[in-house]
Amino acid sequence: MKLTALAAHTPEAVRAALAARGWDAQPAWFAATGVQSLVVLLEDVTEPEREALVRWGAKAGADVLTGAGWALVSAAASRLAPLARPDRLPAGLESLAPELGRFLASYADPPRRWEIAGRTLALDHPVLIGIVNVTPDSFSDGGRFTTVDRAIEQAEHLVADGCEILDVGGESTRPGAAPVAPADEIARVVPVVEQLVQRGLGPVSVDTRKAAVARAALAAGAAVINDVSGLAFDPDLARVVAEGGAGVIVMHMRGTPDTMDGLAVYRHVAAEVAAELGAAAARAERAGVARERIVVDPGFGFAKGPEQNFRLLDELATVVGLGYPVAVGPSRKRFLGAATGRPVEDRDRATAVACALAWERGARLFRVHDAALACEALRVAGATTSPVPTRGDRDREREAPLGWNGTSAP
Ligand code: PMM
Repeated sequence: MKLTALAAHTPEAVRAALAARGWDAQPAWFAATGVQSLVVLLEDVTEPEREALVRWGAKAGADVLTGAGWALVSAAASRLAPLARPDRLPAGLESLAPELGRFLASYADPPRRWEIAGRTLALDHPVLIGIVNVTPDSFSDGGRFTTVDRAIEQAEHLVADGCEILDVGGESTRPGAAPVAPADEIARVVPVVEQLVQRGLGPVSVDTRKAAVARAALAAGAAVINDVSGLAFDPDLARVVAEGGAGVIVMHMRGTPDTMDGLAVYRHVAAEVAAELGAAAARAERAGVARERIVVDPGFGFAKGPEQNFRLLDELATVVGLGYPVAVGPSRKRFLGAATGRPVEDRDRATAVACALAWERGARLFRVHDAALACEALRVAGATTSPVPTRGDRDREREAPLGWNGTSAP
């Protein structure tokens, strides 16, 4: 007998092994995703639920590690799938089905598009968001682009280097930065948005925490609102996004830029950031923002120390597991300086590497100051990722030998 260890971090190796042995593409893909091992952490578990899970695990051949109120379940996706189906669910585990069903559905069929105002962006490749700061005190480009003309010049450069979205920001989020009144922020941002839209540069995103700024930006033609406060700063912002039919980036932060460093206390940073981001995205949905318009961002550097940022980058799949497209903004941040010893003006190579690692873990949008290096890194990273079959492919799943996600007969 001959043994070959297959790569297990994605379904690709199993798919390729089956395809090489004559399986058709779709059955091979679905079998490969079905045998993929998944680990889920369940919390707020009652004692009877815990007992039911342990009994199920013993029968199904799944590993179940538990303590008071929690359980960690590790099994192939095809073994977990019955727990998401009301008709096949073991008694006592009813409260698990909806959440697990949502997770398995987005695992099998991850979001491929982002609906923003006026158009749809495909997420089957890395999407670069170029930063156009129009703040006089932005920490990383030192406020070199404060006038409209210079902002436009920067935007043209970013688009030439591969950016598909331009993110215009008129308020620094650096700790200690002076607060900007909404009228001043509007005066900085709106002329730039208008010019970008007029010149067909964009779609344009506006980095703001304020409903008044978002309203003015959307009226000027912006298609996305990027809120670093995760819709926590201004209670009206989500409604403005919903009414404007805009896309939104909901970023994770705790507190405000002035208080966030003292709030960087986590027992398990990725799990806590994902839970808090999930709650913020749910807030957006309750305010009327359609799910297809929401992107989440773990907020590197916001209420996280260097080590926490690296844990979060490594465990990004936990944020991806929320089922929304994921954006990341590691560009030139302090944690990259902590690893490389490089000053802020020399962190674009480190940024490009961080973007590639984030892509590999499931991020699809990348907010960067320098697009050229990130674009190259992401082209290489993107070329290693095989496309996930489309919805049409999934409809042919009944041909698959394993209907593991519960939509076809096993
Ligand atoms: N970082 C900054 C500002 N806005 N928005 C998103 N979505 N993600 C980020 O990581 C993020 C952001 C701070 O960096 P900058 O001042 O260099 O733009």
